[in-house]
Amino acid sequence: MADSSDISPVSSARRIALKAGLKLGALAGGAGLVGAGQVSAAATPDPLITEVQDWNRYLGDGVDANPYGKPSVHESDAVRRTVSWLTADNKSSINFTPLHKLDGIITPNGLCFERHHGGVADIAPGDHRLMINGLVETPLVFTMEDLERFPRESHVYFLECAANSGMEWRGAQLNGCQFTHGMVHNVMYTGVKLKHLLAEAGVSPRGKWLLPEGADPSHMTRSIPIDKAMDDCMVVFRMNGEALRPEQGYPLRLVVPGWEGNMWVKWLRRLEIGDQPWHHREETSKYTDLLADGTARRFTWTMDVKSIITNPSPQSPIRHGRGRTVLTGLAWSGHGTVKRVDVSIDGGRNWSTARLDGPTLAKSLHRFYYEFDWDGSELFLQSRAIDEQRQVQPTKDALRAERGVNSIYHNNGIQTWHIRPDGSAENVEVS
Ligand SMILES: Nc1nc2c(c(=O)[nH]1)N[C@H]1C(S)=C(S)[C@@H](COP(=O)(O)O)O[C@H]1N2
Ligand SMILES: [Mo]
Repeated sequence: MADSSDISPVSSARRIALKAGLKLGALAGGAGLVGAGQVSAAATPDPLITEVQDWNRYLGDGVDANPYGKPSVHESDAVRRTVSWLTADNKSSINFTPLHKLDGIITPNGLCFERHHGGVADIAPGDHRLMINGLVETPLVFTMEDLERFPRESHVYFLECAANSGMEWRGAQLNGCQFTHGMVHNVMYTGVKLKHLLAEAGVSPRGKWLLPEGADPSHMTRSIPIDKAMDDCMVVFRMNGEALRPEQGYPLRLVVPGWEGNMWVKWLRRLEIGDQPWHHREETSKYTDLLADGTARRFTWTMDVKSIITNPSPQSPIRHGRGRTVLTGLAWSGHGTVKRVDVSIDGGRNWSTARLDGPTLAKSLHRFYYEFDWDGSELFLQSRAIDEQRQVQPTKDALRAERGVNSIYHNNGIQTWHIRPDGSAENVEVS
């Protein structure tokens, strides 16, 4: 299996000047289904059809082989990957969702990227407690069984680490959408709206802030305004139907829809109500955006509108040669739904509207497709999302003009993949 933990930056922060007369012939397809180009082979004798194969001949495994099912052995490349030089050790660690291996909008539980500041806590649900204290009428402690007696809801939400794409602020860095954009996952959560629990405790009128705390060794905390807590925040115990995975905070995590992943405290053990934001320990909570003039943007909680072409991309080159080609990707916005995604194959000179497919849910990933006829010439692929508030995903240059290059967080700039005539792809920037 390819282990990309030693992934190196792309060849010296690639920036390519677009040639004036770049051929637009490849654009012919438009958004409709492409008619030209046969994708099936003519019926000639093929041993895979005419001969009996092993899998036709021998009995396979029975139902007792896999009490908990696993992916096919032929899918061993669809795994989370880390980049060895990004974090100092495996406790304060990060890995990335293999976005280029997925389709639709749901991230399978075993492929959700992980971000831990103190490793994965191993907690038996019977030993877990959730406490609500601070500016409340009645401080309360809940067991997991208590929580399951509140009305449950299920919602699909994306979680994006504020540092997603953070390595790309100074130029094209990492060669693969797993690495540039893989700190995002999209899961159907089941749990209880936080407002029901807070109502039970009775929040004092002076209570303006919520402090969630994790039971892991990092004791992760973040300050969240009470209005957000009362709006759509949830405490959840299930993801995509089954119990939360240990990596995602088993047995209980906070869900803060549309807001940066850092606030979604895992292994949630305490909710304190206060009248002002807390001062946080440096390493877990310095989530501010340093600007060029040395000042910082604070309280930048919402993840702005963003998109990424997942295929083709550096880890998923075009292998079939010219002709009928399916481009696909993901778009999302912390402000609600995505209204439109545009795709360019010539580095942003011409745009076509992509086809949004599947559920368009607020604060969830959206899937888009763009089918076109590739003439075999080099391409500069870009996607640009527009959300329900009509916010438009900016170019990286526009972002830098506004915020400089000192930031790590909130990089939602437009990504470019350079497709060469041989179908291979590289992370570049164009101007
Ligand atoms: N208790 C606790 N919660 C945590 C963290 C942590 O280290 N400890 N990391 C945070 C960060 S920075 C992110 S981006 C998300 C990642 O969630 P995931 O591991 O499910 O992808 O969890 C957040 N919640
Ligand atoms: Mo994060």
